Amino acid sequence: MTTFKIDDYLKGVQTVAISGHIRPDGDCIGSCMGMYHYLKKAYPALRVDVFLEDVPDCFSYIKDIDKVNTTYETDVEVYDLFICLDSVKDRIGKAEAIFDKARHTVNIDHHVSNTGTGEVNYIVPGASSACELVYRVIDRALMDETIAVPIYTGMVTDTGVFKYSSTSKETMEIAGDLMTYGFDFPQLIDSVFFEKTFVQQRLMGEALTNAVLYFDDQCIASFLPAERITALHAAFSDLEGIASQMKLTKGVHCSLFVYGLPDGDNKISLRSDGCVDVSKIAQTIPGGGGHARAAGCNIKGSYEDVLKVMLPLIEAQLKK
Ligand SMILES: [Mn+2]
Repeated sequence: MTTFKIDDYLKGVQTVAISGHIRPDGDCIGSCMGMYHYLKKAYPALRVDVFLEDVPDCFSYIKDIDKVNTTYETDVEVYDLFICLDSVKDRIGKAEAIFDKARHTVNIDHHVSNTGTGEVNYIVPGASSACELVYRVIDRALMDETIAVPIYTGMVTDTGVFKYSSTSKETMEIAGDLMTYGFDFPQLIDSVFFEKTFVQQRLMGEALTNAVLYFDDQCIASFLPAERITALHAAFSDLEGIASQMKLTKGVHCSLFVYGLPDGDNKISLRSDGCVDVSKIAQTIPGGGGHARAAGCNIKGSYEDVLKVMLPLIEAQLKK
């Protein structure tokens, strides 16, 4: 357990700015709001401002989420303390100018690549989430539902609902403690992780309907043309999660989901259960890359052209 406590850095402090990375996700938003509510409760006279690029609608259940400053305009010239969460200070967008001016800075993060960009740093690479770290550094005696909800949110989203390998015994113990504060956790998990819009469900359905199995049913591939995506008034972000869902087909080791872009290019998403290193496949295409179990690249031409390039590369690894 850590001896790092955020209270050690609040003596004489009157103004605090909190921020996280651009395009904030559940962990970024949850850690910022969890810290915000803790500080507001522990130090009622403290001025605390949260700066984030935007907040997706699905997080509207978090108390005071409408108070998040998305314009980065503030009447505070220089903040006494800046708390940078779930990010290096170089990835917080317009908040970096506020960070640079602040009297003191604290950086709390769980990303391996973060070597510490604050005056004081609490970086724990193995931790499930920045939210788990916020839980560890605050005074637990003040924990309540308002603080617990955002912290639980980030733990859910960054662990894929307590599934990814970063989920530890301590993660579950913290989640278990948070659950005792009485919020509707099944609804919370659906809202931030499982719920899809009707359009997203339609796209998923069409992708699965179009899917074909290859190589003794060990590989699954599917395609959605750009015209279909346009006809459903979908955004390309609505296609997230399709390749992962395809990979969950029983017996399948590797999935290949392709969708057309308006300019004739194709976006390719590859997912694997670990039997195939899809980053090696994506890297053979200029600009492609990713991780062993999740990677992507772009290829011009028809879907048949994409299959001609991709399928032999997948087959070669499946034969090993
Ligand atoms: Mn995170």
